[in-house]
Parts: sequence; C-alpha cells; structure tokens
Amino acid sequence: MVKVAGWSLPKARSNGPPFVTKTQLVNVLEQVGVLLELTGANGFRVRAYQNGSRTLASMEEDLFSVVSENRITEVKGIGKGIGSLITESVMEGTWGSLAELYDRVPPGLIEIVGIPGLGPKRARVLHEELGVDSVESLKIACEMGHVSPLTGFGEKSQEKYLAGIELLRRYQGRSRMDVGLVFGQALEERISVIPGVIKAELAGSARRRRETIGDLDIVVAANTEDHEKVIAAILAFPGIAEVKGYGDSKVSLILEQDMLAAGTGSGSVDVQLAETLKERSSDATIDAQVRIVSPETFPFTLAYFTGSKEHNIRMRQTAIDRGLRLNEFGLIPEKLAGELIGMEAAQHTLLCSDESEIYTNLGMNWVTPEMREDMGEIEAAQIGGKGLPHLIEPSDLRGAFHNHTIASDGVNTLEEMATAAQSLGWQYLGIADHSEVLNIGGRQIGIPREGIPDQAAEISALNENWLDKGIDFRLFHGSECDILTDGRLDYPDDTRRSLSHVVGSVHALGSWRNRDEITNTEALINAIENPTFTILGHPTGRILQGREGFPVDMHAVLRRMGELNSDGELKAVEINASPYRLDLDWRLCKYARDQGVPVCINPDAHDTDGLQDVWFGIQMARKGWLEAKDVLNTRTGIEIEELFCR
Ligand code: DGT
Ligand code: CA
Ligand code: ZN
Repeated sequence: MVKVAGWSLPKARSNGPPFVTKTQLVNVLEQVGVLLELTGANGFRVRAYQNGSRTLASMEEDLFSVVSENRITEVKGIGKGIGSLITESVMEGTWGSLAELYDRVPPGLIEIVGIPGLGPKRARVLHEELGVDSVESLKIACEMGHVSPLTGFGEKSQEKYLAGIELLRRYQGRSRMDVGLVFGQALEERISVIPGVIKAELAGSARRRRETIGDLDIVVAANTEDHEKVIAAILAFPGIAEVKGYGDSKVSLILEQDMLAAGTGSGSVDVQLAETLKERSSDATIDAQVRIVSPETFPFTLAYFTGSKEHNIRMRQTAIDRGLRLNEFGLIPEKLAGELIGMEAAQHTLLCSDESEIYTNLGMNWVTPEMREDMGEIEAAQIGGKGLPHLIEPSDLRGAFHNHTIASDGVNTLEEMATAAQSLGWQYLGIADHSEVLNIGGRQIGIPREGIPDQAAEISALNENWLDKGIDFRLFHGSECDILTDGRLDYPDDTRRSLSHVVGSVHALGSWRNRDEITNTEALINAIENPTFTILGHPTGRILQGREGFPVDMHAVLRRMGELNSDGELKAVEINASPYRLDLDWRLCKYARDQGVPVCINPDAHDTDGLQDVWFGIQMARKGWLEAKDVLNTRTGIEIEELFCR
C-alpha cells in the first residue's frame, strides 16, 4: 500500500517577516475550506475560507504591506478571523490552531476528494455512513455496492468513482511535466555548480518531455576521485524530503519545495517560465535518481537513462547487428569484450565524446531526445535513410488563437493580454472567450451574444491604433464556442459569422463521457463541418491525472478535417498547451500532419503568464515530429489575416 502524503501546513521562511508568501496562504485557506467541509463545519465558515482564498489570489497589492499596515480586514471578502490568521502567519510564521484541524482529517479522506465527482460534502457522507477513509476503503465500498443505496448517490456515482480510482492508480506517483521539469531543472542547476562536477544533465522521461514524469533521472560527470565529495554535496542540498539510498555512484532522493528556492534558469526552461512554474508547484514532491560517472562514461550513461526503454532496445539491437555491445557503460566491440561483463568489458569501449558519436558509430544521425520513443525514429535516423524532421522551436511561434480575457473567465484585459503577447515577440493574439451557453454552477461565464459587438469594437479600436503607429501586431476576434451535445455550435450563425475564428470546444463533458464513441465522433464531425468552425479546441477534454477525455475516434475526426482542408476550408486542430491538458495527444500529431490538418499550439491562457504555456505545446509538437510548417501559428500576422478572411 502506498503511503498517502496528505496535507501539511507550509514551513515558515527563516528570515521573515514576511514568513509566508501569498501563494502559500491562498493554498492554506483553500485547504482549510476543504478540511472544514470534511469535518462537517457550518457552511458559512467553509465559504469564508473559500472566499478568503479567492480574494487573496486576486489581490494586486503587496500582501506584506497590507498586513503590516493593519489593513487586511479592510480588504473586501476577508473577515476578522481570517484576517488575524493571515496576520499571524505573515508576521510570525505560525498558524493559530490550524495544525489540529490538519491532524484531525485522515489523509486518505483528502485523497478521495480528488476523485472526479467526489467533493468534500460527499466524502464526508461516505465517511460518516460507511466509514470510508481512504481510496482503498472507497473502492471496497463501491465494489460491494454499498455506495449506490445512499441518498443522493446512485449506480452512476458508484461506477464513476470506480473509474476515477482506476485513473488515480494509474498515475499514482507521477507528476505533470511542468512540475517535473521545474524540479529537474533546479536539481540540475544545483548539481552543475558543485566543485568537481564536469557536467550534469537531466535524462529519463523529463529529457524526453513526456506529458507526465514518474521520477527524475540525472546523470553527472565527475572524475572518480571526486565522486565522494560530490555525493556529500548533493546530500546537503536544501529541499530534500528524504534520502532513499545512496552508494558510490548513485543517490536516490525525494525532492520538495525548497529545492526550487534558488535557481538562475540556465536550463532549457527559460527564466521567466521557470519563475511561473515555481509558483504553481508549491506543494509537490518528486523522486530523483542521480547517477555519477566518469566523464568518458557520461555519454553512454546519459543515452541509456534517457531511454525510452523501447528506443534503447532498438539501439542495442542495431549495435548487435554490427558486432557491438551497447549499454550504460559503453559501446564495446564484442570480440574484445568476450566473456567480460560490466565495467571490465567497458574498458574496451569505443570512445565517444558525446551522444551523437554513439549514433554515428551505429550508422545513424543523432536523435533528439523527444523523439526517442521507437515511433519510427530509428528508421528515419539511418544515415542515407529518409531523414529526421527539422523540429519546430519555441521561437517559431508568432502568436496563438485561444486565449481568454476578463470578458469571460480570464483575469486580464484585452490590452494587458496584447501587451504580454507583444513582449513575447508575437505578431498577433487570438481572443477566444467562452460562448454564452457556458455557466459554472448557474453563473454565466461566457459572453452573451449582445456582448460580442462591444468586444469587436474594442478590438477594432486597438487594432487601428497599432496600424496607425506602424506596429505589426493585431488581435483576432474569435470565440471559444461550445460544441453542444448534438454537434451544433453555440451562438446564432450571424454572431459566429462576425468573428475572425471559432475555436469549437466541448465543455459539457459529463454527457459526452456517458455516450458511445460513434455518437461522439458524429457530433464532433457535425460541429467541425459548420462553415464557421475554424479550430478544434482541447479535442478530448482530458485533464492529465484528473479525468480521461470522452470516447471519440480521433483518427476519423482528423480524416474528415483533412478532407475539408483539401476542399479549401481551414479546419485546424489545437494542441492545448496547458500542462494540465496537452490535448491533442502528441501521438496523434503525425497523423494530423499526414491528413493535411494544420495544428495550432494554443496556450488557452486565462492570464498574461498563461501565454508562456505555449512552451509545453511546442514540446508536444516536437514529440509528435512536427516542423514549423505544420503549425498554423508559425505563420505571419498578414498570412493569418488572409486565411481568416477567406
Ligand atoms: P518515468 O520515470 O516512468 O517517467 O519514465 P523513464 O523513461 O524516465 O523511465 P525510468 O525512470 O524507469 O528509467 C529511465 C531510463 O532508463 C528509461 O527511459 C530507459 C532506461 N531503462 C530503465 N530500465 C530499463 C530496462 O530494463 N531496459 C532498458 N533497455 N532500458 C531501461
Ligand atoms: Ca524516470
Ligand atoms: Zn479556453
């Protein structure tokens, strides 16, 4: 049984005040809301914490100033009780009596709140009525049919929970790529500057940019006489929750938040993005395996631990065919190695100063790590073969088409979003706020049809202004238009026709997930065939580690989109670049390309920082073999204007 971590109050900084950050407080208040609900506290108290968390999150003023000037309770939405909790934690680093609340709730109960369809209220009922206090006990209760007879639950809920548990198990212990990479980069940076370290490089699924990462693998080159002191330096790092083990050449760790504190951003994720990610990863932990080898062995070890296992197996076979033995220690001619094994055999290795020489010795071109999945790269890399693609780079993007503003559920204005896009060097930004049908808990989120002309006017005014000033930047006025369950699009035809582009997305996921694949595929195709439809947004609706997408034959959808493109229409498919989604799946990119369907890398940004998420979309496009020409938003602003006006 895996130990469940549960929640804990953040450790105070040693050099305060302020002893805690706003992000930490936002988190704690939100967690307290859930904990109170789980313990059956009254609704007013629960909502006070929920509101407090939300208020704090959107507060623009510096928290420390507000607190130290005693103005915290003047902030609307923060009452006396929460105000004094905030003051205490910021000024003194303590949390009043909250520790008791955190201890009182079983960690397993918190974990089941993450299961789709299971909020704190229902979790409490299950706890009180059936004694459920963990994922395990919930599973048993569902399997024995004890859940469905409870008032307000039913067969459907019971099945849904079982499916949710299955998903949780599958992803257990894995991290989203944004979380994994920010930890991986921090560890790589810290190791790189240890005296005696010649180089340190992230390997494994992180280097291959998988959408989720099981554990981090880092390979370090140091001369043998320095290994001991390098290991000692690693063990003394801040942000190590646990040392799982270590030997002469290997350290196995669990990393936590403090690992991220320093950091110069010298790795592959740029500085600004790394800062954003640190904020988002606030209570995550991740395992890391560090392997220390001599500089001569480094390229072989790096290649081996980069994987994938499937790629390695093919590489090893390629070596065998040439009378060579390939492993993490070297590339060894079989006739020299003979009976020898391990490091003894490796004495006879061919020398390779970097990974690319390993590939050369096998008659291949170097394969970029993202592509090492045995999905055709071994064949394409053969010298004289059909060649590897020239993969898209982050700097190839000139804009994006799916972004939100305060007009729907975003937090920034048109102008703020545009300024942020310009500072990324973009020539355009597509605005696609939600359409009128979208509401959350009865509150309308989308723009009502009457609001569209106002947004259009605002956008035209901004565009004219840039044009007058000779600035090569424009906003495209689109909509993220809901695809209704029957495959119609939200808004009247005229409204949609007035827009530059329509990102069609499914949001009423419940109904789509409860239908069969054929019905869903037909409905989706029906929507795409609408003449106003331009881009298919987050095609399956999946949330990584959260919920599976709805069943759909994406191949059939992409084939139909391909036909429409060859009829001269523009029907593009989105890679939703939010690290929570990364949907279209990278495994389908090649298929989309081969069908002639342009791919858009869209951040689905809800604030200015969110625009940077395109970086993750680029990683997925690269994993999917895409070149700049396959991606719609590498085109210039003028080219897009022409395409959208057709
Ligand atoms: P993860 O951590 O589950 O996200 O995925 P990886 O790819 O990082 O896998 P991991 O951490 O188990 O191992 C790192 C790499 O080491 C893996 O990509 C390939 C290599 N490797 C591990 N076990 C084997 C194996 O049994 N055979 C071969 N050929 N390679 C292996
Ligand atoms: Ca790994
Ligand atoms: Zn969106």
